[in-house]
Amino acid sequence: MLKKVVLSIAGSDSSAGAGIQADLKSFSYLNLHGVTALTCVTAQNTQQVRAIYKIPADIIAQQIESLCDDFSIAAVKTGMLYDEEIVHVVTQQLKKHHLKPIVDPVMVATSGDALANHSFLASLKKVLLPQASMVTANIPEACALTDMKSIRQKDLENVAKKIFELGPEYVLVKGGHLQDEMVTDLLYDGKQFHRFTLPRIPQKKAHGSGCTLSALITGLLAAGESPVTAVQKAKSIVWSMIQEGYTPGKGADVLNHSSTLQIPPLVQHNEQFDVWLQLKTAVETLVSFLQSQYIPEVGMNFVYASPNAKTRNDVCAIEGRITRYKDQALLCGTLDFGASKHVASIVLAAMSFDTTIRSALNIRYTKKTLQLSTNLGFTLGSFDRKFEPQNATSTMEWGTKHAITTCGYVPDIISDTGTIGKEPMIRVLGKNPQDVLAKIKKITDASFL
Ligand code: PXL
Repeated sequence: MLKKVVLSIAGSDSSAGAGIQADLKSFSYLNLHGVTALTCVTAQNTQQVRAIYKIPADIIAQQIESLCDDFSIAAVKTGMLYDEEIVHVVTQQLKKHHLKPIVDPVMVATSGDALANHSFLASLKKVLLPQASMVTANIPEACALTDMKSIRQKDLENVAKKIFELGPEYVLVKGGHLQDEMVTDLLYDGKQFHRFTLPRIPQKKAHGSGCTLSALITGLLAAGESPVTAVQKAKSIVWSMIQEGYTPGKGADVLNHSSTLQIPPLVQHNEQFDVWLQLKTAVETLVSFLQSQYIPEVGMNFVYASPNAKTRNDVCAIEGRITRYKDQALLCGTLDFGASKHVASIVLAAMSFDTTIRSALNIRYTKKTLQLSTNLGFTLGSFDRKFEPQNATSTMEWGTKHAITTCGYVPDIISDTGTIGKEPMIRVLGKNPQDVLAKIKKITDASFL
């Protein structure tokens, strides 16, 4: 098996929430081979940093030499470098081996304890940042790099520009320390700004999130992602690792680097995030009870449109499908906006009649299911592919509109009996994923009676 090799030059956190331990766990999460050059050993737990021991400069140099002599290093990050001497030796080695690092300008631990001495900042700015491919600064670090006392949301672009002048190719300013409910990180490449937004996860003090984010960015760059995509994916992954974080000791929470949670898409505002979250919750419930007999040959999708959705990109859906696995339903894939064609077209068509009908899913066609639905009092509509006009751009859009016009309202269910090569299908529509789920539950429960 071939694995890309990524290097972390950083300090050890004995509590393993941050530092080189977090970096290695992040590289493993991405299925990369992480190697390390240790700069410092810290004695710390989840409450405090008790001691810092510097690794001798020549041993740091030898670690990097040894690795570069053996491996082809696909990307490298730096974490805790502590002082001028270490900054110099690391920069020298990176230059020698033509490596441009992702620099996490670590200065203070989550506990508030210092992880750098007075000589660090000036040398970082002078020698390492001109060599960097990216610097990832939180608000206090950005203040230190720009000599600013405080930074507010509106200052972020100017701050990014100022840091960019220090020489890195990309600047990421992370907004987590600003108090907003939605946390925006700003990436600047000298020309364009890119914003990455997700909601704050309340009540979590996530020790190691900075190390993890920069390690994931490093790994994703090594894996061939563009800087913008790498930051975007890394942020989403960190979000789910914090969401599933835990409290291993008496102090700070740490990230769960083995998180298997769904990774959220980046959003513009809270409403869009809520669409994803509601759909995700409903999908998880659905696969927990749905039997395989309801799943069509082509698989099932479940969608939820943002309010006032106009295009498929405004509709959250499963990128992939719910498929059959033995007797059960199995979710294959992740949820994202723009991920569905068919079921999203159905919802968009329904919304053109009634903006409150924003969710739908498709299930296997059987006469029994239609009969049960009628008995349960659901309203039924249908279309016949035979009558689709030649000039229709989308069968689903035409069929849905046809069924709704015939009924005079948006029915609970729209079915069609298929044609050669097109599986017959039942779609269940509703106001939101919970509404659709409740209808499906009634149908599946009734089939047992
Ligand atoms: O989160 C920054 C960081 C980096 N490196 C080490 C650390 C910490 C935070 O505690 O301990 C070794």
